[in-house]
Amino acid sequence: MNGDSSKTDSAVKERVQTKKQEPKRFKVLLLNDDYTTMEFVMHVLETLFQKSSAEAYRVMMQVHLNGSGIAGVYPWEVAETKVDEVTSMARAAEYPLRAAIEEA
Ligand code: TYC
Repeated sequence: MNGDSSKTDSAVKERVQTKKQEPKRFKVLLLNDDYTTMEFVMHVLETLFQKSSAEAYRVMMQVHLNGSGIAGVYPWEVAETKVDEVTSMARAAEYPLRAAIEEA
C-alpha cells in the first residue's frame, strides 16, 4: 500500500453529505361542498387513495363536518396528480368536489 490512497479516500469523504435532506411531503386535502354525495366521496377515497371503506367513511365525515380532511400524503408530483385525478373524476360525474395541496 502507498500513502496516496488514504489521501484519495479522505478527498472523497469530504464531499459526502452528512445531513440527509428529507424530501418534502404534501397533504392532499378534500374540500367540503353541499352537492357531492357522501357515497361519491367515499368512492374517490377508496379508488384513488386506497382507503378501506371504514377509513373512507372516517375521512369523508371529517371533511363533511370540518370543511376539509386529509386523503393522503405524497411527494409533490404525486400529490398534483392525485388532485388532477379527483378533479376529473368529479367533473365526469358532474360533482363540484375539489381537492387542495398543503405542505405536510
Ligand atoms: N357535504 C356533502 C353532503 O352533505 C358530503 C361531502 C363530503 C362533500 C366530503 C364533499 O369532500 C366532501 N352531501
